[in-house]
Amino acid sequence: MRKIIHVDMDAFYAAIEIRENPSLKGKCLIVGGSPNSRGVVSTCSYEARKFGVHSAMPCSQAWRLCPQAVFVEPNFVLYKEASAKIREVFNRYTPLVEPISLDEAYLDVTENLINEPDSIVIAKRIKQDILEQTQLTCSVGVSFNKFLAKIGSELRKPDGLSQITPENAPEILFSLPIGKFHGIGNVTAAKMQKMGIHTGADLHEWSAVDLVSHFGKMGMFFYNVVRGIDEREVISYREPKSISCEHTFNEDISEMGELVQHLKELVERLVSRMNNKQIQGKNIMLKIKYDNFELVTRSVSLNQSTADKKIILKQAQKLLVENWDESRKIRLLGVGLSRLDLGSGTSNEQLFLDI
Ligand code: TTP
Ligand code: MG
Repeated sequence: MRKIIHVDMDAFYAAIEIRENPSLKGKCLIVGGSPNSRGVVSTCSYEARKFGVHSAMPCSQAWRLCPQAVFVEPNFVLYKEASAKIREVFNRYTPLVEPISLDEAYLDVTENLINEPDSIVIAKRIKQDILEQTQLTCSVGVSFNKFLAKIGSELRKPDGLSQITPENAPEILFSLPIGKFHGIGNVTAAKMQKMGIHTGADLHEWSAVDLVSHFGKMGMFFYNVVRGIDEREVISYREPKSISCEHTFNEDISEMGELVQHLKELVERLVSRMNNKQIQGKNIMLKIKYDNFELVTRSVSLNQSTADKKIILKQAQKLLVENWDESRKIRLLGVGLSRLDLGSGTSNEQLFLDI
């Protein structure tokens, strides 16, 4: 089962404006054109939302609903800067990051750079890192596919964290108003309402054939997602800079034979991940962490890219022999490749086109 995280910043533009000018905190804040302009609301603080103000509403209407609101013009330089910071945080945990907008991304953490099997732990760390880096809060959904992760991030906004598992998915999906289904826009929602489909439970009653006859290809998508099925991959458009596997031992190791055995296992894991992603690399890296947590990384460059188990193991073993201070115990061993090539025929671009 995959482990997918969806992150969505809370009242993104508005939260940044409040961070820059804390006197706006607690006020109805609207980011967009001025009240008498023909512009629309980009976003607003949660205080303003209580008055019915929302994104894409004409500013003049927002002003009528909430005359006490403070209006500020958007400052995209700041928003992009915050967006770059949150992406840096995501990249600490996985190379599989799919940004959807400045404030939103999917992450596949099934395998991750900190080797943490519990995706809730990763979600909490991401929230904490984002807060430290940007002083902003976000809401996070954790689940086994993209659709449910996205629903999860909306369940407890702001500053929320929700997990949707195969066990609680039916209950959440069935009670969800149809307009909250990602992919069902206003027009489709209105059409569904007319057909008597108001919630996920109503949608679940419909057969695949009937949904396809009413909604075309999307009908099949709706049929599947209400059953918790969504096979869409998280697609990162950025090439990963490196790929690696590491292992912290239960007990520190001081015996070469044992270390080599662990190295073999690490290389096996690494190569199988590389094969799945059709990645090759030129630079082989070894990471040694001693029992006092001192970290040593060493690397060697090859003439050409490889994903060959024997070559990688031979080079990693050589790096270990040359660089290990045998008087000291080792706590963690890691092996990886950088200067990566995406394998023949499977560039990210190609993947994107296939989708
Ligand atoms: P959203 O994530 O949709 O909204 P939000 O982050 O402001 O609030 P929430 O807590 O509900 O997630 O959009 C992110 C940013 O994108 C938002 O701050 C402003 C911008 N945006 C627009 O400019 N116009 C729009 O119509 C929408 C929906 C968003
Ligand atoms: Mg948001």
